[in-house]
Amino acid sequence: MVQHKSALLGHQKDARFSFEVERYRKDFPILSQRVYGKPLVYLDNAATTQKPRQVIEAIDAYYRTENANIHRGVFYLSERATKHYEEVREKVRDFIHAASSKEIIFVRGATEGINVVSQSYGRTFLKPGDEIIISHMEHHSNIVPWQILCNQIGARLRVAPINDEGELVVGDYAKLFNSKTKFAALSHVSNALGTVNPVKQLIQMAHEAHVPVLLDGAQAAPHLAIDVQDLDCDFYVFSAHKMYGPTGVGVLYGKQAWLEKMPPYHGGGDMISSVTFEKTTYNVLPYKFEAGTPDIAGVIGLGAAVDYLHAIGMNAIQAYEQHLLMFATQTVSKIKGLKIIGTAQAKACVLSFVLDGLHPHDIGTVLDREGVAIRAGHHCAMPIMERFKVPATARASFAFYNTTEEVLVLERALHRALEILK
Ligand code: 7TS
Repeated sequence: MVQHKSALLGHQKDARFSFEVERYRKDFPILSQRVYGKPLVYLDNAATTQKPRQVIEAIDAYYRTENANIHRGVFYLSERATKHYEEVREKVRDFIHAASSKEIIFVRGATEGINVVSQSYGRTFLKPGDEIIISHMEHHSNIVPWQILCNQIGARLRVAPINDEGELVVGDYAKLFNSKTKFAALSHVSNALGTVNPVKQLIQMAHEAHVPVLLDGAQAAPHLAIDVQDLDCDFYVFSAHKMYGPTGVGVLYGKQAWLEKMPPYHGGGDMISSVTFEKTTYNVLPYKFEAGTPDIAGVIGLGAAVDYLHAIGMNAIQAYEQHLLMFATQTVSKIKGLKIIGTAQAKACVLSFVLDGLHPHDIGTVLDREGVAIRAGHHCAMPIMERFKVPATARASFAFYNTTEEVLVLERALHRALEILK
């Protein structure tokens, strides 16, 4: 096994495997700091990723040189800020390969995107007795908004089961569809397990039953190349802060045909075309869904994050992260009493685990003292914890700036936790 480890470490320096992780790490100022005298090993990337200086500098430059409100000023700065903001819409369109930038709505994050669809689409097109399909592995953000909708309109939530590996069972999913099924909402990648769902196939099945599908891409956007036209999803949501951009901003993609038919979610400035006390008419897409002054600096930061990811390449990121995940899985699996929760065939960079007799929070605390930041808890996915009969897991989630050396620090820290806590 030691031999295998060094082979993989060597692999990182192999000319055929040219991912320049050390160069990219230098772009992230926070990663060079020490905590409790130890180098920071940041492994909570599923919660939020760190930001490269390119993103930090874009936000800084915006406030220093461009700050003005958008879509309304007739002066130089406002026109510049508006142009910059709208350029990011086009960048994001390209990033997820949407057909039109009218289909890109800036929201606060994945959570808000799902709430927009559940309330605007759901309250318009669903009626009492209709059914909405989700899966057992959803984040609370993709459960609770649908429950709220069900309570409001008398619809019913159906839950697609998963197997012991943490994979959605396609046959069981198919069985949930009937004439009452009117919507499906699924995670592209699970935050608690790392499972990458076969979403293209699941969407095709839903469409055969004339059911539109929303994908929660919060954990997919940082790891996979996304093509909403190829997936043929009806809606797609993600958050900038999980893909190296700032907090407070995210994206709702919707097929234009749906967005045209949907009423606004928020009312206010910018989303109208004319207002009288008797009647208001709404603005065209995408502005109809962007009421009020948006997070302009956040959108500009998101644009810088998209540029940054584009320069590295999502395919290169995915290949490197798969190598890292394989190495981490093999390394921690050797620890006696450690059980990985979520062993799907197709996984993104998430390692959830429990250690015999140790509480995940205690593991997290010992690891913290070793400089290793992981997450311990239910990861806002309580139903999946209950499915695996654990109250919580410890979760190490990786980004492309993590290294195999850091995986070895994690391994040593876990041994230390066993020494101290057992
Ligand atoms: N969907 C998934 C799959 C997520 O992982 C998260 C956040 C969200 C939605 C919500 O994203 P937000 O940006 O709107 O909050 N997941 C996590 C996590 O795994 N640990 O902290 C937040």
